[in-house]
Amino acid sequence: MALPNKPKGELKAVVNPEVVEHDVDILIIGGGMAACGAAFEVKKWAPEGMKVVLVDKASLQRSGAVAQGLSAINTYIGENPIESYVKMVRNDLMGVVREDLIYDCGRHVDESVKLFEEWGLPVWKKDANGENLDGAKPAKTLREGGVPVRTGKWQIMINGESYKCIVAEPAATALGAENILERIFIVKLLLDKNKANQIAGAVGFSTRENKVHVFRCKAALVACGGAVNIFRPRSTGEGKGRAWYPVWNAGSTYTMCAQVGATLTMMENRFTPARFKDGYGPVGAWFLLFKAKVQNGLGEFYANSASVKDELAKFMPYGASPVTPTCLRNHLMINEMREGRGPLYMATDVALNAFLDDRKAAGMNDKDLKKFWKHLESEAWEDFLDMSVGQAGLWAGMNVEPEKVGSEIMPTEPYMLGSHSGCCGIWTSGPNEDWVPTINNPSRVHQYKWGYNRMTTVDGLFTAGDGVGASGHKFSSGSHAEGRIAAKQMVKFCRDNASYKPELKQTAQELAAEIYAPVKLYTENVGLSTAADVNPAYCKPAGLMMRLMKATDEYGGGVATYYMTSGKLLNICMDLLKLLREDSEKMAAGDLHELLRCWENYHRIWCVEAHIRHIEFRKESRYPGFYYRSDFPTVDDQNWKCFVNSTYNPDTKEWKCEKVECVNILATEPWL
Ligand code: SFD
Ligand code: AMP
Repeated sequence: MALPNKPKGELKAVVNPEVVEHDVDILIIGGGMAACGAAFEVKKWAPEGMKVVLVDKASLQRSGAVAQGLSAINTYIGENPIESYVKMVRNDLMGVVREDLIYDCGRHVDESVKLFEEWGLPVWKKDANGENLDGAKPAKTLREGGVPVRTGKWQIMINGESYKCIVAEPAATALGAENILERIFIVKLLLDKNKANQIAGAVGFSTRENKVHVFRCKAALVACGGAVNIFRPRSTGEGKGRAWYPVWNAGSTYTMCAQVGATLTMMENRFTPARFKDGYGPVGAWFLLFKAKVQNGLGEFYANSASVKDELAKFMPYGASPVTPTCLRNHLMINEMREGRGPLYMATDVALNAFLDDRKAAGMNDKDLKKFWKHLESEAWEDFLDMSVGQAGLWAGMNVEPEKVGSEIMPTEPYMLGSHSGCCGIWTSGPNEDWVPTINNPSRVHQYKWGYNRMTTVDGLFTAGDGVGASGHKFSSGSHAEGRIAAKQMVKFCRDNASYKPELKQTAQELAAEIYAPVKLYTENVGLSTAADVNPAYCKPAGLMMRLMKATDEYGGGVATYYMTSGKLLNICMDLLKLLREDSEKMAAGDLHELLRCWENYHRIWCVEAHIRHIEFRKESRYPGFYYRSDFPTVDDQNWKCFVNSTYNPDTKEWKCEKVECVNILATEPWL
């Protein structure tokens, strides 16, 4: 149910909001790719009368990472063996992944892509001569055997500016408009009063009305994406707000699940993608479709130089892989910059002109050459216009003609995510099938399956997309497929536990008071000073966020130190985060927007604390190029080719980090 756009200005928050209670069977939290997959699938399996509600902090049509659209679908298995996909992910994520989860995603992902096309997403196709038909010309659909335009082995091109709208519509239709609640930010999950380790509900507030929403449910899917703005971004000051991943995703997935005791995995992993500088435009299409190469400040295409081999040899066995993992590609870039050979350029000019030269050499006439050139140029711009419009704006504003000059690229600030080229997240059950390993330890923290696929270690609590850890490279399509997988299992969980009646530990009024505490603090103290933002009794979320970014950037391996940290620095960071957590109780909100910022900050602090804790626990540098530990600078497979899992105990409020066995289901020879 869409709420109208805000009138001018922010809505003042009141101290006593209205409280609305909801009883549902299945609660889907988030409205992104995974949540839309779940919403679409769930009704196929749910019996008549099973109530399913989706709650999104934003508006389903344009929320999450795909809000601006995308120009490629990065996971489409097609003609490739699924095993090969599993091996690619394993290689890219430096060996420590859940192969069961990846295989499972791989066998379901193409169905999601075929559905997207049927719902109206234009997928680029090739004609019988292998010529590119783009997305506009008539061609067979993927289901009919149409051949997509591959950029890399796994990626296919789309005309995807409206990708999210196209995926949201069938999700909304499946659930019914009355079951889609938008502009509600979920603050926390709620455990059952009577049944230990069982999810019973969630609580959040509207960002458009003074209302707190309390949900009781039998099963919940948390699919609130990854975590952005946890480290100081490269774009500060007038560029603040630019980021690569969606600024709206504040680590809610990891924080909310951890707080009720769900085990996290590989939270030491982060993604610091190489992106076009300042505009954050993605590079994949340039590398793969346009075959562009990176040039250093000396004009050298360093990727094949002898020194690169030496650099990679420091991180064996992964440095010797026939396909260099993403983090090591970043490492090479950082190495150039550290050695003073920056800046680095994506040689767009060289790449585009090489295409033209090829055609000229093949004898193309001038008229066709002109046409070809126009087409190539528009493809280059469209890549950004489809998914990162700010980059196109920046190019236009800076008079960049990509065929004439290269553009700077550099690794960004770190992000936490589990669906793109990263793998932090929540430890979940894989499929309950015999090929999925059984570990010699009865605890779910160590097992790979406990009955319900994609269920976390908390009964009834599921996750998907960025939420599921140790299985990256799902991207938009895999996240949708994973949402579909989880939906079916949630229905099974509800059917198997039909007599379960969720009961909350706190009353709805108590919960509302907790959620609106920053409003009360503000209202009671705003008169103590002349400027509402400076006050002896409270702090504002904007200031707290800057403190958070300073701590993580300088001590946690942000851009300030070229991603370098150490045990000593990490411990300082932990101390600072502890103080921040204390001070976060003094955050004050005068309007609903600020209330949102308060709780987003709270989620960020929690999830980045888990990140720092994990990096500290793992005594090696598993992802050089994403982060380095100066005290343990190499990859140490002998001691650390294992998962690191952590669990927060909501009763004792203590964290426990432990090593968990990593089983290779597929042969390690050949590695790829
Ligand atoms: O170019 C709450 N991604 C790409 N995937 C591809 O397949 N191809 C690409 O081309 C991709 N590239 C790319 C990508 C993302 C971005 C931002 C750019 C470029 C610029 C990755 C995918 O988009 C990503 O893998 C999936 O979207 C992940 O899906 P999911 O469902 O895990 O997350 P989401 O879609 O962001 O949705 C999150 C939702 O949660 C809501 N939410 N709701 C209630 N309460 C809270 N507390 C909440 N917190 C968040 C959000 O509103 C949203 O609905 S490229 O780089 O390679
Ligand atoms: P990106 O734009 O960096 O998010 O990448 C989009 C897709 O292309 C992802 O599947 C990446 O793994 C892949 N990719 C990006 N750059 C390269 C590269 N240099 N070599 C191989 N794959 C890449």
